[in-house]
Amino acid sequence: MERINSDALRRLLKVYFIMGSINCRKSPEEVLSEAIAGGITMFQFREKGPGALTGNARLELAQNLQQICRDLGVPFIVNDDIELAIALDADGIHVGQNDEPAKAIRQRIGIQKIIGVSAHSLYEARQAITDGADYLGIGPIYPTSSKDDAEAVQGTFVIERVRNSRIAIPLVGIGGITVHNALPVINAGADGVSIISAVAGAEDVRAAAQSFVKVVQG
Ligand code: 3NM
Repeated sequence: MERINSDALRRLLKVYFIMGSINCRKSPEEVLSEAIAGGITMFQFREKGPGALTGNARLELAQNLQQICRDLGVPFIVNDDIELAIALDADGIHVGQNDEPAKAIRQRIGIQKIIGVSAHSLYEARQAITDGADYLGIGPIYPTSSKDDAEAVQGTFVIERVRNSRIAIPLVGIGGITVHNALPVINAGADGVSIISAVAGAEDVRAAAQSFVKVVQG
């Protein structure tokens, strides 16, 4: 097995759905199945924040969601928890700036797994690339209420800045992205959008996912 090809990863990042149980209005299993039916291209399990599941309940939910992803052919990425990613043989892991560097993670999970890193500046983007990240999550683009410790809002300018620095790594924008403000993120140079609440909290999850697919595909 080899490291994931950048073009394949760009396609997977187009509509990158992230959630945990606290982001959902109905069962996370239902939400994920509907989101996949609507066309999301990759999923990240992020069981975090006040009221999040822990222990066995968290593990069970992760297993259920991974199974849905496997059955429906969507890659399953784990947020932050490298032990969980290894235990589940997940398709990849997404880490923040305060987690283990991508270099150390790569040694533990192997070449074929996807490693995503959150970056909030050009400096952090360059460091993550040096460390061997496969893609970068850049944000928060817009104000978000899904992350308590989010950094200052950056706007789409940060994506343009990274792209104008001849950084070719696959990039996804994150933070406050809705169907109404997703297009400027793509136009600034992102390969896709990462979304929690505009999909997980939607009345009609499938329709919400479909709308993002339409916007991103142009
Ligand atoms: N990371 P929503 S913003 C998980 O800036 C996450 O790195 C961010 O949720 C970052 O789509 C964010 O509901 C929350 O705004 C995204």
